[in-house]
Amino acid sequence: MRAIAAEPLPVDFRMLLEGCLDMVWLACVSEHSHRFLYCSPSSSAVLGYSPEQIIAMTPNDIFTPESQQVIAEDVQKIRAGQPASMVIVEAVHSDGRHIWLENKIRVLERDPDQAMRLVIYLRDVTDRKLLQDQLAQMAYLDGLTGIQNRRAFDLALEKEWRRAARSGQPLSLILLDVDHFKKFNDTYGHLTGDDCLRAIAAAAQLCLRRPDDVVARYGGEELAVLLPGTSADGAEEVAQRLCAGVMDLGIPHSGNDGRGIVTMSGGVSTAVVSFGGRIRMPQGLLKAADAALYRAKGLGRNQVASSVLLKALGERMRGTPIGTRPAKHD
Ligand code: GH3
Ligand code: MG
Ligand code: MG
Repeated sequence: MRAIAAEPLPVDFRMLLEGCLDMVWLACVSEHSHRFLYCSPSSSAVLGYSPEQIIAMTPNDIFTPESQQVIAEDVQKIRAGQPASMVIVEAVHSDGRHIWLENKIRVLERDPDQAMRLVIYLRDVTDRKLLQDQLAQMAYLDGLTGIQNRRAFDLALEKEWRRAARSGQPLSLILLDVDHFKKFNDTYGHLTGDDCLRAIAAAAQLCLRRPDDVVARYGGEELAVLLPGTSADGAEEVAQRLCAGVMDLGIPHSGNDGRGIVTMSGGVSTAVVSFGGRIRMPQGLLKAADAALYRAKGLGRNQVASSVLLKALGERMRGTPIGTRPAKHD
């Protein structure tokens, strides 16, 4: 291997530091105090505060409360012996804008009394973070209708089931399916079919009133609705309201068994955790709603059928035509 001569480099390192677009800070951190000793000039461009102003500040003046917590935990790990770390934190610019910083910490020195000298490299990653958040959000949205997609619904179902198991509250699920939608496409064309699905999704969203209610496009022309803390009767009312909301759109559909407009059928299932012993959950809730939907289709469409999951009886089924129950859920 070729030896590299240990000559002094012809570079002024301070000049490099001062010309760097990232912020470089030097801090002295002990158990009870946190002092900045040096801040590079780019702090003015990134955070809107001069190095002198930052030196007079504490992390609490710069970072949001959540990020202060992240930094405190990070410093704790370094105090425990970790030599370096990297976290993404949120800071508030002097003009009030929130910016995201990649915060890399390296230990320079550790004193026997446990005071540490740290060098902190901070890079503005706001654009990247916003793009990442946007992409993550898009991964859970349906491209056609803009409501949540099946992935988001499945996650919400798992989460709400765990919550229901803790609280003992009932959890209801509705599956809705457009009646004779294949004929709709055949008659009016696929693009009009897409418009119809968008209108249905928007109408369904308007029908839901509680903040924890979730509506998602579960399949082609199928919506799934999750109603935490809602009884079987309440869920059936919501399903009726959803089907009535779609009928109110008055979208023409000549091939819909003489009804003349687009309609939906619904299957409702409700689980009360204290009853549920035999059935695998929360998948059982989906299966029961699907079975109820199948029943609603078989009974002539444009109606809602329900199944309540009970420990002793397995499933109790019933069907109710649209519009026969007063709405009580809100
Ligand atoms: P049923 O009343 O029994 O539900 O009859 P159906 O015709 O609605 O049921 P089927 O499952 O046979 O057809 C569903 C149709 O939904 C077929 C498919 O072309 C259509 N579809 C699924 N996804 C989309 C979509 O994104 N856009 C449009 N325009 N149509 C879709
Ligand atoms: Mg279908
Ligand atoms: Mg259908």
